[in-house]
Amino acid sequence: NFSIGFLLLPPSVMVLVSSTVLQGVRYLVENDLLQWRAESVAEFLYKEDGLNKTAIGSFLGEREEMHVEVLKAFVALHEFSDLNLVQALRQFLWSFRLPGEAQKIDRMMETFASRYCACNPGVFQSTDTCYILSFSIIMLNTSLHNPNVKDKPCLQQFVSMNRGINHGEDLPTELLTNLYLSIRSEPFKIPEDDGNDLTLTFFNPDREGWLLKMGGRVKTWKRRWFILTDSCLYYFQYTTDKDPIGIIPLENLCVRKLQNFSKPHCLELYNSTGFQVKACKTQNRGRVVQGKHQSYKLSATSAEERDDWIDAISASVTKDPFYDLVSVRKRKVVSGSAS
Ligand code: 4IP
Repeated sequence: NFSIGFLLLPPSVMVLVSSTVLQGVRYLVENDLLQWRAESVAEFLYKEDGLNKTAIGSFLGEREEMHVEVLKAFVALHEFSDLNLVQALRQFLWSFRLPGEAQKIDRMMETFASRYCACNPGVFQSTDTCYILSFSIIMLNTSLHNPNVKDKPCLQQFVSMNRGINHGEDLPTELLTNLYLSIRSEPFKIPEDDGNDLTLTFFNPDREGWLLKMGGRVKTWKRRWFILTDSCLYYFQYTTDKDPIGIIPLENLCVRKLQNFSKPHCLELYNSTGFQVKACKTQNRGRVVQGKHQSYKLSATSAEERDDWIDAISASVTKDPFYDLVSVRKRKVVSGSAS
């Protein structure tokens, strides 16, 4: 089926994938194979076998009105009645893959929480409570099952983390215990249709693309492929290289626009203390040495790209990119001021 082929593209072209899915859907619509109605598109994405789940996630996360409507209709196709929150999340998170951007995740989790509460009235005092607890469960999943996390939270920690989130009141300990034990005994199954082992990393906040980078001591510009992941910026000579030329840990770094520099659309990574930026790089013969940059100066191909890099890097520098998302609601419900 040619039309569906649009949706089966490999994730290496994920940058374009959301619009590609849109093209695929459009093709079906133009050929009277699908109606351009939120419910029809949602049903297609939900029921059609073999679609790329990363692409579905990307499509559902877009903020245009039609996408938001499709997202609502897509979530409405899930039946969560009489499921506990972990069971519902298992079902939901298997139906597509969550995209990386915080705003998209926010919209999706908000829609999920509303649907869960509609299917299970009386379990939570508000959708905010359901939203916060969902994030708490997702983070618990990562902490318990990611081997890089050394301190595994115990039940007691999980319970106290969620104190007061039911509009100032505590959720029943029995409920939290069941959720904790369920996650501990079985991690979430996450669609991993791009071949990467992402079962344990849950969120995938990476950004990647070409940037020009200025040398440290010798100020020449080099075109490098940059990948942002796990609060580090890696740069490579080619997109297919396995080993990076350099690694810049983003901890405690700042990022800003650089106006009127020798190249257009520049950004700068710097240390607010005025020290050199700590980084490492591989020299010709494979020897790993320290970077020699007072600050990293990078140039993007457009102002928009530069701003997207600045946003993505800033989000990675903050330890937990979802912290702000959840903490605003938490303040609201813990103080009991929300309706
Ligand atoms: C090099 O210039 C490259 O720009 C290097 O970039 C850069 O290393 C060097 O910085 C700079 O001298 P030439 O190739 O013209 O000699 P890359 O490693 O991406 O090839 P960085 O640290 O930016 O990787 P210094 O600080 O080693 O001089």
